[in-house]
Amino acid sequence: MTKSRFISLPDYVQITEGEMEIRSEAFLKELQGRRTVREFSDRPVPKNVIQNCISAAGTAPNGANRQPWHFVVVGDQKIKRKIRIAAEEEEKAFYAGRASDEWLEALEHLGTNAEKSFLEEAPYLIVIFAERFVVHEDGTKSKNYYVNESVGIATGMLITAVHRAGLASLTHTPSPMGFLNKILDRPDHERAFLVLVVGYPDVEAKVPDIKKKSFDEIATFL
Ligand code: IYR
Repeated sequence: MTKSRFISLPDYVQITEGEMEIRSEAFLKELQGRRTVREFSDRPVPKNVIQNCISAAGTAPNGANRQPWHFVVVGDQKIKRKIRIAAEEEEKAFYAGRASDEWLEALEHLGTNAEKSFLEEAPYLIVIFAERFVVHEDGTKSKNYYVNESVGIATGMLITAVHRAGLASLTHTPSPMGFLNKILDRPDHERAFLVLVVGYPDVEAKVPDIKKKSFDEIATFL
């Protein structure tokens, strides 16, 4: 590939250290207010808000700028139902013994089970696919790099954008996820990475009373 043209940072704006402190603290407070919810309202969400959030995710840093992701937004009730039925089938097997006792024990405090009504109730499911290869028009393939890292970063940015937009989300990981390729008609070189359930939390939604680790537990300055 030929070398890119290099340009000056087009949009970087330097701010003062005082402003950095104010902004970083405000952003921390904002993210501390995010909770994963499992009960959603069926209240519709504007499509262009979802579009903006996905575009925000698409700005993520990634391997060789291949942008190895595809986001399928499911708002159609019939497709959501199909996904729920297939996901619940996998989850029943998971909770009935596919998962180890150790894993089920680790999950117990969250009260999750094989019932996934949120897959039908929430207005949107954003299914994130990771592209292992680029498939060119002539059928040849080129490998993508750091696919998991890239798609993980983009997904984190999507979750952040959804929260910033005033909506709630749930990272749902039915396992295995191969059924999503079939239902959503995605090619074999794409692998479903995660289902992000998006909407307003149900007015009665409850979340577990759990805490994040402290700064000293998660970080070290050398
Ligand atoms: N995919 C299952 C199980 C599950 C696993 C983990 I790790 C979680 O943090 C939560 C759930 C499910 O969605 O119920």
